[in-house]
Amino acid sequence: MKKVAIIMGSDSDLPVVQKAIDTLREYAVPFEVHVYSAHRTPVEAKAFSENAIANGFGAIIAAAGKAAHLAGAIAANTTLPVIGIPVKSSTLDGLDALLSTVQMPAGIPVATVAIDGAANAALLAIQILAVSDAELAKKLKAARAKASANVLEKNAAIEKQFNQ
Ligand code: RP5
Repeated sequence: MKKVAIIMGSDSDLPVVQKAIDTLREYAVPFEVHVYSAHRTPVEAKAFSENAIANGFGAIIAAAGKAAHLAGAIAANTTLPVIGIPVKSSTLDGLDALLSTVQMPAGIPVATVAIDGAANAALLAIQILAVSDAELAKKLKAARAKASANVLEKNAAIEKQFNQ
């Protein structure tokens, strides 16, 4: 199976990124975690992206806050799908990171999740790998069925409490 790369702009992003790590572990998807910054270590961030396909990655998750150019800078140097997590690490509550990550020019897409949306970033990466991995697709389907059953169970309890 191909690996997922998680790149964060700073180790201060780890509390947010942890949910992506937990989700990838839950699905037994192999991954690597790195700290590279578009601004503080542009050379290393570029080298990682350029070599990512040859190094066995199938998708890259990039998490950054403030003027969050990391996901876009990574996407500029690889044709792998790049998923951006805007991190709420500033006085602007992550809106700065959201806009910096999502507003990519045509030709260099970044699939941007919600502010601090690390679990969905991991699920999106897993869905990308599942296109060519039937076992993984089966696990995703089972998890959705479980989530549906959970909501319906809660609905039954609420209906019993308030209706009739
Ligand atoms: C961004 O600036 C990082 O992704 C982080 O969210 C934010 C603050 O970084 P530190 O100053 O805590 O290293 O580049």
